[in-house]
Amino acid sequence: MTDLFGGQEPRQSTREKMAEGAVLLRGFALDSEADLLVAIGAIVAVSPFRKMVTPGGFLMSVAMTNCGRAGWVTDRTGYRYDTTDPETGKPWPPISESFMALAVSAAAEAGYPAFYPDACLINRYDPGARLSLHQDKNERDFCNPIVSVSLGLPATFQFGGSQRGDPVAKYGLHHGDVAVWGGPSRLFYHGVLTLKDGEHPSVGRMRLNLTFRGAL
Ligand code: MD6
Ligand code: FE
Repeated sequence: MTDLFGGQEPRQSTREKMAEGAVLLRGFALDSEADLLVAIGAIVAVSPFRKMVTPGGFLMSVAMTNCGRAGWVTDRTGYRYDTTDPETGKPWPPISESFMALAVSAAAEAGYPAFYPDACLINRYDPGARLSLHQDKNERDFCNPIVSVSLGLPATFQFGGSQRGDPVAKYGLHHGDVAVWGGPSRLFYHGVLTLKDGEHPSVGRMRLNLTFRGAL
């Protein structure tokens, strides 16, 4: 066989439809894993993970940071995107090339060929952390999809509908899986169940999630 890929075939990625406009690309990020983990380390050295407070006064169990022109933040005054990191008083670190390449190619693969994110929220789930059912609606333009990359320990993702009370489907998200969200399901409710304890060979005792957004 001819050596199209320098001796290495790209890994197989399979697709699972979650709803109209929402697709799960299994294993899509596996080839980028090493680059992604290095890039996350560089971001966290500038803007560390922190647990933020919700407008209602609750400390979130998920630790967060951001990269990009804008970052998602919450405090007693509300949820918003901010161009500066409130912890450092400085801009968030930029979206690295490896991040951008993955986000753009996953979006295109899912049917969103012109997605150029300006924000990437990075979530760290330690065992016991969870994210209750919510909509992502702080972005200015809902024409852009959201690209969500899972690394590390597996988690159960809940995916509902446009109303909080709609029935919820569950998906196991594993290391390297990428979920892309947009169009008719852009504002669907979703959440992550309590993370079970475990040890991932390359990420350790945590789950990391990157969500790329067009925020500004
Ligand atoms: C997570 N993800 O998977 C949290 N939002 O850790 C999200 O909240 C999310 O995965 C919008 C679209 C895809 C997501
Ligand atoms: Fe979300």
